[in-house]
Amino acid sequence: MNTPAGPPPAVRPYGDTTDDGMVQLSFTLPLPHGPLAEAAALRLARLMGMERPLLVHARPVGEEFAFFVVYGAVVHRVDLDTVDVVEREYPLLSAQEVDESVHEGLGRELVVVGACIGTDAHTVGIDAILNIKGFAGQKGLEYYHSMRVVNLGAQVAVADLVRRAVSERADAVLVSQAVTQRDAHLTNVRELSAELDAAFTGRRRPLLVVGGPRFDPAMAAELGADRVFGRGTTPDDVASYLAHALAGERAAAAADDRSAV
Ligand code: B12
Repeated sequence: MNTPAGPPPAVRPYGDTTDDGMVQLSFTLPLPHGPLAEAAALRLARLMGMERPLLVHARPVGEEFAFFVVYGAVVHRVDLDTVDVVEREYPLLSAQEVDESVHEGLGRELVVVGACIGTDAHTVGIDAILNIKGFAGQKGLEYYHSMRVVNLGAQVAVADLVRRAVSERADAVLVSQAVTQRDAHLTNVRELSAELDAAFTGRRRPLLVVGGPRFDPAMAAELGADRVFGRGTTPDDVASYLAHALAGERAAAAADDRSAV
């Protein structure tokens, strides 16, 4: 009988033949397109550890910039034992299972307050998670009977979001950040976390759930968030997390109280 082979202990990129190390890299240089810019692009690729780099695409971007795509081999190998992965620590539930879990655990609606904070106007991501029409074939959180969703939309100031989280008695605050220029997404989330801490001193702070295409899910602790979701997140993943984190936690606390009596 054939047993399936596990992942190899180390991997290299694959382009034309197995293990050849071929990668494709794109970038823009602040130089007008021409021989100097092309030579500089290839030099950069070599400095980055690419062997035999080929310029497969070069285009001017206006008069002062040039865009490049370079194809070449890297010598690096990734030892899979050294790679950290954030595994989903909860089961993926159906909408019905989420509703049952919230009903049993909380005994009331789970209140979600969502927004796109700072100057960020990219609402498509948060809407994909919250709006009933959802994303990738999954209905958004508004579809769940067990959830009450307050979607504040774009460019919401941190202070306004915190005030609303307090007045709505939010169980979870969901924020989206797409713009990452000057690390605005990180600064905004840290500020929100600190203001939530201050507003909820002495009582249970709502869960802070953060999402956007350029977040690393491993960053939750350093941002002061409870969970970070990256690109491609689907609403059922978020709903399952909320049910797990809130309803499960409350049910366990209630069971502890009963056993203490
Ligand atoms: C549509 C779009 C716009 C629209 C936004 C319309 C709207 N109502 O949202 C408009 C035209 C307004 C716009 C404006 C700008 N944009 Co724009 N935009 C885009 C674009 C093309 C698509 C973004 C999108 O909708 N993706 C689809 C959604 C579904 O994906 P997502 O956001 O990743 O969301 C998923 C996950 O990340 C996650 N998720 C996201 N949020 C959350 C939240 C929670 C709680 C959870 C759990 C999960 C989660 O779940 C979602 C579903 O899987 C991107 C480029 C691209 N192809 O991505 C640029 C892009 C985001 N924009 C960019 C820029 C620079 C701008 C402008 C500054 C341009 C300008 N000079 O004016 C302005 C900024 C305006 C502002 N004040 O924010 C840059 C951002 C660069 C950066 N990283 O800093 C990008 C990457 C384009 C680029 N390559 O330069 N933009």
